[in-house]
Amino acid sequence: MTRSERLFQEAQKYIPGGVNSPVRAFGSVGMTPRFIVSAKGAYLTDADGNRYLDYIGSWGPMILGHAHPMVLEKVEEACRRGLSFGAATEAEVAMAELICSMVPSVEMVRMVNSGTEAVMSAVRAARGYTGRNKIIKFEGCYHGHSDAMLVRAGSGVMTAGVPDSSGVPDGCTQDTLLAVYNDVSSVEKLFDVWGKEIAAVILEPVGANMGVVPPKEGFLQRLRALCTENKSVLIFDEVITGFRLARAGAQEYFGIEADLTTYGKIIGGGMPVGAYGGKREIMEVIAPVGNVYQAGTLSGNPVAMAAGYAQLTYLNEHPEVYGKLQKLGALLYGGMRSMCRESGLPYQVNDVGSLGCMFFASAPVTDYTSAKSSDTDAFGGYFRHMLENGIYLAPSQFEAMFLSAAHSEEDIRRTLDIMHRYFEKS
Ligand code: KE4
Repeated sequence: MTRSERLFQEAQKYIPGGVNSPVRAFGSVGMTPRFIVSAKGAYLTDADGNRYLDYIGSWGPMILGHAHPMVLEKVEEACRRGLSFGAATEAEVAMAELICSMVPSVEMVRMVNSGTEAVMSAVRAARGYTGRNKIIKFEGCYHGHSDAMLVRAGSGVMTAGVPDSSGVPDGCTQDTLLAVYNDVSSVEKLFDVWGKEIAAVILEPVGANMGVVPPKEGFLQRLRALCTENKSVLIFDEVITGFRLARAGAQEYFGIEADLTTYGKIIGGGMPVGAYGGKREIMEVIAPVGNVYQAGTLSGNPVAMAAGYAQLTYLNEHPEVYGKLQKLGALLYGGMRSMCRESGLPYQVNDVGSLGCMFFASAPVTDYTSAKSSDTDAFGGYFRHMLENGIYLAPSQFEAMFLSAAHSEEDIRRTLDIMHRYFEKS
């Protein structure tokens, strides 16, 4: 029995599914999760001493690679000053100022402790600001596990969303309306029916939780126009794309400004941090200025701020990182696409910058329905081969690959070679 197997057995006695987040259980690929003991740069080491090239990067935060010396140094310094004060600190001011300086549409920002909390709070702010209740989200977009976001389509445009999880009362999702990603008409129909009741439209500007699904040409622009016309708040959930696709995230990459933006992952540098921010007139509805309540014991925690500020400062001062990520992405995903073409594989490779994935689907993947047509068993075989050859991918067809500045072109070439060997023999 490997140490990971033994640890997994032990973990399942005390933690639901043996994990603190479901996707980590490797359930959809039918393998024992690897228990990781350390990480450096683009590499992980598991409890049995196996080393892996990491394409998850903690699901996005580790854009500079693991254990970056500059980030560690700032965290260690912060630790020695005390771990948490529950009081205002200079570190929070510096962090807020930096985020506002990097993202033109963000005039004010509030720190929280996760992406879920950021989305929950941004939705409440949009509702408080507009005095409206309805929220439009898109099938296949994931915005964390707050009740109103755990919803699947009701029977039609007229019907509210129904809970997609046990434990969520219908009342929590009755104001959540579902649209189809990349299908502008599905949004226009909802505005035709619910128009002035719609507080906000929320989406991932690049779908990355149904696998990677880029926005079609004009999709984001049309949503911007619909929200402006109807005085609804456009919320970009940039928990994944924020500070990844560009310094100012997807808004810079696609040239669109959101009214509110949610963040997580990269802004914590590996520590638990989320944030939401945007137009001053919206953010000033938040207590203690306005009467939309939101709070948090560890919000703006000084150690977490040290990690996030160090990572964001590095990205802000080294824009060449984005050029490197773009180049590595083109090499990896372009290589995967060529492999499919030259090997006659009917698979689809979607990518935006350093994000990408291979869908085991025979038709283009542009939304949740086409993503769900993927052969998840075929994905499982690919995943197992890659893991057994030291390449650590997300253990689900419906996740993304994340590149970091620590990945090398040699890493990419080796990955493509291992991938090619799999498809040759399968
Ligand atoms: P957290 O609460 O997990 O920090 O963030 C929720 C969230 C919000 N918005 C987007 C676009 C997200 O991708 C996420 C979380 N992403 C998943 C990865 N698909 C986190 C991994 C996990 O759940 O363990």
